[in-house]
Amino acid sequence: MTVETVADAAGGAPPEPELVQLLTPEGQRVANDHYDALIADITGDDVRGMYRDLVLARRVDSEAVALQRQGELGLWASLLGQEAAQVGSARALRQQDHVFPTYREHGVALCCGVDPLRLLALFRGVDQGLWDPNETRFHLYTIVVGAQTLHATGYAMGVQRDGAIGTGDPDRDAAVIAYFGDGASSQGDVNESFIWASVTNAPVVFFCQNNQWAISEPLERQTRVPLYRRAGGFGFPGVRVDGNDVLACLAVTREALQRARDGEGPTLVEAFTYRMGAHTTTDDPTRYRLNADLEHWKLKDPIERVRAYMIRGDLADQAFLDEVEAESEQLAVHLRAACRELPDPTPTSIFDHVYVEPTPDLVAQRDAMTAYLDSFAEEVAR
Ligand SMILES: Cc1ncc(C[n+]2csc(CCOP(=O)(O)OP(=O)(O)O)c2C)c(N)n1
Ligand SMILES: [Mg+2]
Repeated sequence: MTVETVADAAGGAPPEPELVQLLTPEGQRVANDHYDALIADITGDDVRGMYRDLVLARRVDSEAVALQRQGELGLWASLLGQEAAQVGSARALRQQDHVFPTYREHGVALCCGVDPLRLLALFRGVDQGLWDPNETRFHLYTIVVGAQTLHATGYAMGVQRDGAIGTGDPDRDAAVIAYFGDGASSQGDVNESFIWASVTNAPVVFFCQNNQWAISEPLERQTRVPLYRRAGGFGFPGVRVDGNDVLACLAVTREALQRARDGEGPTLVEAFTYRMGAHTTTDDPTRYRLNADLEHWKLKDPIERVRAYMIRGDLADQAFLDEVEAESEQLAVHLRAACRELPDPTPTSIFDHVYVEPTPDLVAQRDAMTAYLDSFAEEVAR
């Protein structure tokens, strides 16, 4: 993959951007010499494992939406439709790679071993994210749109300075991946991170889930060119992949991460997908988009195509599908109960995690808050 052949196709611009696809929506395997070689080691077990991840990710998501509707969560950002982009790219990660997510990467979190209950706790507002980024390699969610691309680039520059790229040791060479959306691609932070990553040749993959919407703003309000081609202007390769195709997302991300680990610098991956749900539970997409679009994308469902592929190729039988269904049901039952039992934080715990060492100002504010809260207890006693 070179800047000329993939990112900067403007010379002989194709009418439609190239889209890497290895599985059609009907579950047929598309041959592609280059990308097939990148997933030649994938076994039937691996495909079944990916299917399981896709189903569990969707189930965590639908339970979270239901819990929010029942008043148990303050908010939820659904990943519906984006499962393959997330599971495929996450499955390309190695133990030493680091992930900088937005607020919608629940499928990536799951693949990195983050307990989904921790995600629910964050959206319930009872903690600020209690998973350990060192242990899981999955950093905290970022609500400030695009900011995590700078964090990722800075982290990647650190990896580079630690000499953890280009050694040829598969257990040492590391890469960083930053997730962001089509809307975020318009942010200054994202463009600045592209420049930093490019000129320092940082080992970072920019993984853009182009779900076609930034809340109610459609893609055409963000760009006049396909997003993946923007990379050419910054001097690194870009590639557009079918974001609803888990195998293609795996292959493309593997290649991009390996370029990074080999010291060849950043890559922009545009996963072309569709946000099938609302932006968040506070949004009503029927006010700004056509139902026909949603119906069109339902036919490209990322889970259905893997199921069809497995059945066609005798990779799975009904017993396996039932087993995954039962496991997802069990997870849902557990999450419903465990979410309700999450302990509420004390009102003053907000002061505990501002700085490593509390400042005198902060201590004074905490004391004032404590005195204020105690005054209610005195009131009751009187
Ligand atoms: C800097 C900043 N500006 C605005 C917002 C409000 N906001 C939250 S999500 C969002 C849209 C992001 O769209 P996109 O990058 O496409 O990601 P998606 O939500 O579609 O996954 C906006 C404008 C914000 N959180 N941060
Ligand atoms: Mg978007």
